[in-house]
Amino acid sequence: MGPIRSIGLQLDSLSDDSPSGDFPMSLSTMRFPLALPNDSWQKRDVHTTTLYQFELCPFCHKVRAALEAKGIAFETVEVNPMTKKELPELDSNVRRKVPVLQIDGEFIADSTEILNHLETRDASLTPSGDAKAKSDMIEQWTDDDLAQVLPAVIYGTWRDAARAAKVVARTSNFGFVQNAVVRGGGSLIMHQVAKKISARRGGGKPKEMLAAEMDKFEDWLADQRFVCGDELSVGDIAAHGCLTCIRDFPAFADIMKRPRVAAWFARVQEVRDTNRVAN
Ligand SMILES: N[C@@H](CCC(=O)N[C@@H](CS)C(=O)NCC(=O)O)C(=O)O
Repeated sequence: MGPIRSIGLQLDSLSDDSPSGDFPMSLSTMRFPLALPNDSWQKRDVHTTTLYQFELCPFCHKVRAALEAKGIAFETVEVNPMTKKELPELDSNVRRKVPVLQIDGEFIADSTEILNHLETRDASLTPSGDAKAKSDMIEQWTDDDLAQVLPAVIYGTWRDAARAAKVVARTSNFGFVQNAVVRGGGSLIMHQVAKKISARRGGGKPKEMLAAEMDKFEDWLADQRFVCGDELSVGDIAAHGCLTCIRDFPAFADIMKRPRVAAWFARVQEVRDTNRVAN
């Protein structure tokens, strides 16, 4: 299989000549049997579905939304973005990014790969007929556009970056010193990432970039219950999960001023809340 494009947010690659994070990775290298565990992994039960994540990663929220909607119990392990030492040992071809899901006896990297795997267990989020193409398109837009502008919203100004640090601190399982390093260092790096993203996408203001993306989404949604009509799909779950990532930020309140989007968000949330399985 030829190389595929890996869209994502790279913390340690801030040079202007690697704008979209392309690197060779075949689909088969994104999955690994449960072997060669590192120490932190070894202490974990292989039968537990475990999501290795960053609290403010839109791709991780996408996976959480899918697990909840499907009623799959899971644990989360917060990964230190500076060291990533909590991540299991991955194939050497695979960039060490989150999300990584431990499920069904293997590790799966990449949110889209993970959702594909979940759909092979039960195709509850794959709509029938032509609607599948629309669902896939919206998932792709979520990865390539929506998830890309969110760091600019979350870390664009120092005030936003400070708020992000607070969210990370509130949810992290790190000790006091490590937490301080992650809050300070992580925010600093992400502020740089956010500046690069804004520049790369034409230098617009983060709020305006997000509003432009939400205009597209609102057109696709129109007056339907879900993006593909009456059926909840991967497209809804991807966009909903991704937006959940900014729920503590003022930009989220702006999005909720769009009545159709707010009603859709509440509908998808209800499915997640109803189906969520406590661990
Ligand atoms: N295409 C990947 C993108 C994942 C991604 O970019 N993750 C970011 C966090 S939001 C990451 O782990 N960056 C760490 C790094 O590049 O070192 C997916 O859909 O899961």
